[in-house]
Amino acid sequence: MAVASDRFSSLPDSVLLHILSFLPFDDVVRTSRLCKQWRTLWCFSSYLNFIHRPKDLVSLKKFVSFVDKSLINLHCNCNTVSRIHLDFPFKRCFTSDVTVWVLFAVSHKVKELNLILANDAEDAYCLPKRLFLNSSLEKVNWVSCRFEKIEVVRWDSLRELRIGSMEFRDDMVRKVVVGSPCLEFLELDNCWGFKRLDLVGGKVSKLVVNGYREVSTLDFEVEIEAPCVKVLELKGCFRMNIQLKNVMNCVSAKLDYHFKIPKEEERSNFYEQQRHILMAMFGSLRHVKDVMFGTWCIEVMASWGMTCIPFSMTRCECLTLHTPIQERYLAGIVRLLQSSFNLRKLIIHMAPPYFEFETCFVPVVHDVYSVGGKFQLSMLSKDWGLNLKKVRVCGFEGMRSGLEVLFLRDLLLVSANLEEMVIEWRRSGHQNSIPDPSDDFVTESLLNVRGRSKNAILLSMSVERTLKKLASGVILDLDGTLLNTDGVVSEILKVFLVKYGKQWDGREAPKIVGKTPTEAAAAVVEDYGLPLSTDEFLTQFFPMLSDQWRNIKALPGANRLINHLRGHGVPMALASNSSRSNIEAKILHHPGWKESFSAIVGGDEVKAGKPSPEIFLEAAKRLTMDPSSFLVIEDSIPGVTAAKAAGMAVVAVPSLAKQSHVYTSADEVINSLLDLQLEKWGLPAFQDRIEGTLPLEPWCIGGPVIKGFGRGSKVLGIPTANLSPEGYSAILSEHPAGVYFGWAGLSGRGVYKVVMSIGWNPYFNNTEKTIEPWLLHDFNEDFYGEELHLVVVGYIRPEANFPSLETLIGKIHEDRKIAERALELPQYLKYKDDPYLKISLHQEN
Ligand code: ADP
Ligand code: RBF
Ligand code: MG
Repeated sequence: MAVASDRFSSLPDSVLLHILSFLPFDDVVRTSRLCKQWRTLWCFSSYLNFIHRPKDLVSLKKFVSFVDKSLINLHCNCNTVSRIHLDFPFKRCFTSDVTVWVLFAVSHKVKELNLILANDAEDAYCLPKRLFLNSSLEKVNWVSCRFEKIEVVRWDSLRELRIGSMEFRDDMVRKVVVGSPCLEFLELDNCWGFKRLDLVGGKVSKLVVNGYREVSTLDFEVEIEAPCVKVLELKGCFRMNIQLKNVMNCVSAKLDYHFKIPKEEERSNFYEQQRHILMAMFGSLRHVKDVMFGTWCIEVMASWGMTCIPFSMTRCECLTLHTPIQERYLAGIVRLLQSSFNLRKLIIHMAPPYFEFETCFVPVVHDVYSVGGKFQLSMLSKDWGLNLKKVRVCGFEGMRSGLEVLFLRDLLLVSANLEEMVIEWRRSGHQNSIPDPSDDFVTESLLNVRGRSKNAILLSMSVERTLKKLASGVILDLDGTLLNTDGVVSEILKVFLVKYGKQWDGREAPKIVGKTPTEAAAAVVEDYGLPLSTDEFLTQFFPMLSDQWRNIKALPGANRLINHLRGHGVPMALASNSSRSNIEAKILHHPGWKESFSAIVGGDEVKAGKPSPEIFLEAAKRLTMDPSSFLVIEDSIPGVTAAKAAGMAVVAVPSLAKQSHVYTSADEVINSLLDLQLEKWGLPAFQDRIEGTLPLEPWCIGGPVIKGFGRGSKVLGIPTANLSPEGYSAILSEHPAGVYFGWAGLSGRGVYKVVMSIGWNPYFNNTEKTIEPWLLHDFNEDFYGEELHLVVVGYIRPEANFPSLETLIGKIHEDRKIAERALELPQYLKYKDDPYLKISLHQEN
């Protein structure tokens, strides 16, 4: 290929050399063809980067001979090399080659020598003695090499030393410190062998210890004595006790380490030991001005219990906390704030911790945020934070635990002299965040409560807003997305199990939903101890199931969605793992469905079903549209995986409760089809909502009023009359969690407007799905035991979490107003006369 014009050559040599310094050397050689100037310059490049990744011997040999040749070539050219960077998978057979290169570096007086020699442990390259008497090296980074029998170290110019994955014994530490009068920076990454990191007499001002390899007990102790160190960082994973013996000149400390969780039998006093370690560190770092704590330390802090704080950081002016705002960490966060009351700047990095997370032994204290009726931050003394001027929040992605906004609000309330709070808000539309009832909820809540910090400027910066792709077609999954197949499965199981003398208790549902028939069958056979093989079970069960296909109900919102899309001419396909004939048999009973789909693809029409993308790609092909122009709606994880792999946008509608957090690859997770917002995907919006409500095909539920959670009137000031779960859980399972409204008939009393929530009340995180009807009428008494009948006529919103009780209550009152007004509309008012509501005292008995 002819190069039109050699623009590179017109660049100044210094610029070209700078570019060369970043390139691996083989690229430098290769690209020299592109540019005339390059050709003469490359051998003057003073930075040599030799990087090679493949591990096979053939390619390694080629690489080694390339380095050999390059160095000979450069040697002849007698140029000045200042950095050599070698990074390749070392093998013992290359020892003499590497030694030649190292000696080349020594004789050419390079200033920087990096040897990143990954290897299998026994192959570690032994650093040659010559290297330890050197006055030109200023910076080195050695990984996976070996020190051996070094008597003296003399590094007259060395300023930075990084060693990784190497044994570094105490005597070697001393030799290095004594022999390197200019050494300022020392970093040890996952090294081992040292017990005393004694830097006395040296000039090291920054020390980083990143993990410690190969020690597994807390009895082992490492002492750090580093009187000159100004910046200290402890990070990575430790398994032993660390003592900071003398760090009196430290001004900035980062405690971002975590511990390897010990084996079960060693756990009993693990946190106590952790507290001791941390407390000792506090003692040594009391004077430090700038302190950063990682999530681990905060968790240890939180485990302290509600007693007094045995430490303080009186000099700390800038505190950085790397922690999500969750119940689990709150006590720790509060305690750290308490102990540093001369703060000028607070930085909170809300990202999740790096360390493994599944084991948590701090008991989750419910309602930790308000202890004795006080919100946590009000536990800080009145004169706390008088100097606090700036708060910076990074990694904020909207509400996750629901406590974030509450926490920030309280921070505004307690800090009297705050000048600015900057929130770097990453709004990725991420599915894990709890849906906000309103878009500007967070900013609004914060703007409304400036509290004592009247002059604080609140800056909320959107750091990242991912644009959603626009769709022009829709592909739908069938079972669990459009059809309530699981409901019918449960019904048949009930009958089936009776034959074997067992009783279906409904609690098994989660084990069946979303599974393949074989997996589900195996679970049932095992759980109920049936005298059948999985295959036998299926042979008996399947005919019963297919008999019932006509009884599979459409899920709420399915008909609405299909009719709407068809009405607007949006191309639609159906893609299901079940066989084509089963699909046809199932949708036969739903008028208008079959004609709405321009393509139907069954699991038996492709080589591999979901999670393979094939089924979706096939659907796109049949519609002769580009895969990327589709929105897929799916309820199962394999389905979401398949659709993403097909390059499509996916909205997940999980059919199992409280599972939305596992659908991490979906573009959005919604609670039910009722909450689908097509306009977000560039598709025509639904237009059937009236005055904030969505009309539903009315449905009924009723029974005697029983005692509920005992918090409706007490905690919220909103009484909700609970129904007995017996008998109604089946009806409830058909209806998605959310806020609904309608009419309530109370035996012998009358008919009233009612607004209700159905679900698990995320704010209280109930374990059972309940219905909580609030009758919009003032009763002067309780009516436990009386018969209550409800006709549900419309839907308002999905259930949500809230940062505080006040915001939850506020929202429920908004719902009340919406319901009260809507129920006056003729289309809802007419159901007031429904005979189901007119129950007399006699009927009840
Ligand atoms: P529970 O723990 O039983 O849910 P609540 O504090 O929620 O207690 O109060 C609900 C009870 O309050 C109902 O069972 C009913 O007897 C009574 N009650 C009084 N007024 C109302 C109302 N307007 N709506 C619902 N329940 C009410
Ligand atoms: N609880 C929640 O956790 N999230 C909600 O979005 C929610 N919405 C509600 C809406 C209405 C109209 C009512 C009456 C209650 C709602 N609740 C919600 C439930 C409330 O927390 C519940 O009534 C109390 O837990 C009493 O048991
Ligand atoms: Mg109640």
